[in-house]
Amino acid sequence: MNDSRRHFLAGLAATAATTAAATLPALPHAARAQGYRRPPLAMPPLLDATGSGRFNLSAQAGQSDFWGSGKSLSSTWGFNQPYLGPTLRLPARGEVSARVENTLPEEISAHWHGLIVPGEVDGGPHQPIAPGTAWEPILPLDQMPATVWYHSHIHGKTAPQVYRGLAGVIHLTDGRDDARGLPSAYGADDLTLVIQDRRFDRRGQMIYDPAMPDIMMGFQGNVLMINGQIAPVARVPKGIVRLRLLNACNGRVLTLHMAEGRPLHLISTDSGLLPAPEALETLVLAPAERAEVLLDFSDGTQGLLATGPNPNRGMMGGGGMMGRRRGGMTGGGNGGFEILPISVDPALPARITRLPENIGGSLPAHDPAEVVLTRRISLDMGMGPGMMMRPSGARFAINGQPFRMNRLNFAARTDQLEHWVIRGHMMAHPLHVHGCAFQILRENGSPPLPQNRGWKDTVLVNGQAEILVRFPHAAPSELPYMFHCHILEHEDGGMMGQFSVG
Ligand SMILES: [Cu+2]
Repeated sequence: MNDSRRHFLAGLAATAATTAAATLPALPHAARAQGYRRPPLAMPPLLDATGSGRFNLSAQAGQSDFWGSGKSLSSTWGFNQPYLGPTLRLPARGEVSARVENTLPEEISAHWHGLIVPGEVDGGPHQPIAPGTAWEPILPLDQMPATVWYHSHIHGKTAPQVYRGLAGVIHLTDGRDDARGLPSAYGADDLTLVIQDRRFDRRGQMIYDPAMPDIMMGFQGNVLMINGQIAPVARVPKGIVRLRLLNACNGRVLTLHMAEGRPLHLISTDSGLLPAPEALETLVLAPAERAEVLLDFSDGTQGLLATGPNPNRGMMGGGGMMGRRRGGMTGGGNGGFEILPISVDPALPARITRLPENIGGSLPAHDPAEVVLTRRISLDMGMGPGMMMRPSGARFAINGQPFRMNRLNFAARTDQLEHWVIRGHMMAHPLHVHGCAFQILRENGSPPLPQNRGWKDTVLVNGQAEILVRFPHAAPSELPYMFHCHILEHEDGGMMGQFSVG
């Protein structure tokens, strides 16, 4: 270890003493023996389709050396690479031709999570891509700039397929971030962070072996990864830095904060920019949610992005979400994790040095008087006698009915404003609705949390949430939209429904 690196780690430990910052995750034996070194943060490869209007993805199998030891390879899947996929840069408005090839031995799909596109190109469970074939949808895009994502969505296999790596990020852009005063240099002052917890065995291999408690709580890992890297470190310019955060965990709710107390200036929720930055101490990010935040590093001090313990302990922890406790330790069960130490490199050009006051986004403000109908949606978890012993005893459903491929829950009409009253049982459930961006009207009867006032496609239902939603595109009954819990083990278990729009 050279001197500057030793200083960096020592300084980090001092600034974030409460989080034992310089420690590594509990290393599997194989990696520990090899002497794991923290890598510099790497971005997913950027696949820019804003010029060509087309992109190709190829789902493939690979071997990933997450510990860099050469001795503990994990079998993984990815798009165009062994694990995860490239970051797609797409125009927020315009037609884009996609081609998704499947070289894997089983069916996959490519769902564009957050793209507001017709049901016939949404990529849900009714649009499997068989092994050895390709799917070529044309995506008619017309929505706000946002950070969205893509992942496989085969019913009953979403959890294992996404876990193995079939996911990636999409930046929807209108090319006007400079005018907004927002950082946009990919990997320099605009960092994309795919946050995932994964479980590693003693040999250092990534495993997915859900037992009944994992299915009930959502599968939790013992190691946190960023963009498929374990414990990376970032260097940023002395200025304003943008983080695009995706919770791509199967089941873990993140409570993101800077250990040194630096505010997170929220600029975008799932589906688009806010009017102005909103300073937060803690950002709760449930599976599938995205957020963009600005961090001010103009004072040159280093920082540490961290998450507290998973607050969504449900029946294991006495019901519902508990408040955030600063976990401090890396790794392990329901403890917190360090996510990313960030140090300032004065040699890097700082493009933006002041927080923008106005970023020109919008808050959804539907007129409740325009509501045509109210739907009541219950996210059900069953718990019968002996259930913890028998995986077949797991019961997940919506309004009492587990998902069936051949049953529609309802038929909606295009452009009608609907009011959904959603109740979650036993724990908090992140409900994702395809084909829309919606407004969170109330959470447990109160105005939504500041982080939930922007445009959303996923809402963490912790008790009761009410949303106002409108579907601009059609989805025929044979290619309907899904709505489902994004704790993937719940989704695969049947906490999913589907609807047509016509
Ligand atoms: Cu759930």
